[in-house]
Amino acid sequence: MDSEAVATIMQGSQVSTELKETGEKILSGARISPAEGLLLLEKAPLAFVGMLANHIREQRHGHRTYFNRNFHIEPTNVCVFSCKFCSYSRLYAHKEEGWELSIDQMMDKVKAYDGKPITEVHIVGGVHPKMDIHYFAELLRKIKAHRPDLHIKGFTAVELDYMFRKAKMTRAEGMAYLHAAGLDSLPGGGAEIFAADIREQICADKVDGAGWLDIHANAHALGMHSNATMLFGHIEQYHHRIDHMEQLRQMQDRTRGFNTFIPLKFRNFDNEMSHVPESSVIEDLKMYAVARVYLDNFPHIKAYWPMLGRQNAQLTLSFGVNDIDGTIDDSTKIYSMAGSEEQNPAMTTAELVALIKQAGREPIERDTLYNEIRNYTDLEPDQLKELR
Ligand code: V47
Ligand code: SF4
Repeated sequence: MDSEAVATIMQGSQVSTELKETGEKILSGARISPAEGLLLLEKAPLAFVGMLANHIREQRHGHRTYFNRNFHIEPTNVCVFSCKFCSYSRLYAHKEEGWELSIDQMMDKVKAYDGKPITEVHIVGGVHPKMDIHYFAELLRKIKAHRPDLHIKGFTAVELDYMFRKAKMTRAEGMAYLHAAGLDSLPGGGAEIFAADIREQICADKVDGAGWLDIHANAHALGMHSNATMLFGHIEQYHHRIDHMEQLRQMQDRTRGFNTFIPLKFRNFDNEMSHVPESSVIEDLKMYAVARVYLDNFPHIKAYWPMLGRQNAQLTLSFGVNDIDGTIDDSTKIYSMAGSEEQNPAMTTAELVALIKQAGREPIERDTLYNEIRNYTDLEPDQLKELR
């Protein structure tokens, strides 16, 4: 749909003049203010903000919808922190209930993909006091020695902050050390909600919002890219979500290092926040749509399907999302343990491609930095079956 058609539909919507004015601003390409972002979250019907988000998405990416072929390594679920929403970690005091992988065990996981056309390994886990920066640098070097072309996206800012402090390195020194050992980019985890009053209640003891941002700024200064997440739908209020996105938008203006924003829906199974109800699918879709229009300097918005479930992830493709993460053909435990529909989060390339095509979009396999590897749009169903 072109801008004029969207503007006409918008004018005919049964919404306030204020909302229509915000919509016009978005259509004109202007940046909306925090107050206007808040207005969208509080007052906009899903169809209204969804149409705007879809318009922006199609202006930027057309129907192109990205995924990549990756696998995850979770070195440990032992963690010195005790985030209340986390169903995954085991406190260090109970470390016998958790797992700790040796470098050799992690290398066996890497070697299991020898000859397979994957492009990325995503390394993320708990914060284990004995797995220090030198341990992980050795892992990075060994992965690169074994498979130099494999992109290593690793360690949340929470893990990095702990590693750097323990090694008595500044953030700049620590990042440069890991980058030299083979770390290519950072995943977006650990951001949760930046606002101190919410952080205090859900993850009081780990790096604060300013620290999270500073660690990513240090990566960007070295030319590394990173992602950003936001954990939403728990005890935070709409203004906390806008504040979070505003801090990201301001930093992105300065560094241009973020690739992708990933809103993460809070799941309430088997954690200390199980009494907090989960958000509705309407609320989730609205969050994706507002993220797309608010973060005008973020190239990509990703729906992480193991968290949302395949069907809801498919729906987000009409609400601003242009990336659906990867095939993740490994046992990713962080979400299955938090109650996601995906108890075994593995999806073959054929399944991912079919899911994207059913939504009327074009499936594009990408590398971590969004270079196109293959366009699957014109593949016939019997060719799809043969995909590895
Ligand atoms: O920071 C933990 C979240 C994150 C729960 O960058 C929960 O490409 C919901 O950030 N309900 C880690 N979420 C995972 C992450 C990620 C995942 C996929 C891709 C990328 C990327 C990054 O998982 C944590 C936290 O926000 N999380 N527990 C829960 N109960
Ligand atoms: Fe540890 Fe991460 Fe779980 Fe927090 S979310 S307890 S830092 S594993």
